[in-house]
Amino acid sequence: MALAVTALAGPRLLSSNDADAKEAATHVVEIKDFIFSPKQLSVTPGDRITWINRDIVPHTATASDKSWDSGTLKTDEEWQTTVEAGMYGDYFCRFHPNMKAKLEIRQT
Ligand SMILES: [Cu+2]
Repeated sequence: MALAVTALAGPRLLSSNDADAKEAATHVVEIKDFIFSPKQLSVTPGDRITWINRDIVPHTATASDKSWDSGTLKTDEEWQTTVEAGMYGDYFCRFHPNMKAKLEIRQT
């Protein structure tokens, strides 16, 4: 029986990404001078992302399709969410629609 289970586990397909796949990472996106930084962020489902507003005006991090939304973040406020497979990656600030950024979600 043990052999059968081992066979089912099969070859490892994600050798270079094994560490990422096993351990969730935490990412921080700083909002400063009306810019999300980093503007493009590669994440894996299960990772956590924290947005922190370092400006004196409020901002949001809002999915372009509105499927997720930080709500209003005042100065030094932060919001954290967990990346889900199929999560919408493009986002912007509701108060300043020119502020755009992107999560590049690796599918596992
Ligand atoms: Cu803003």
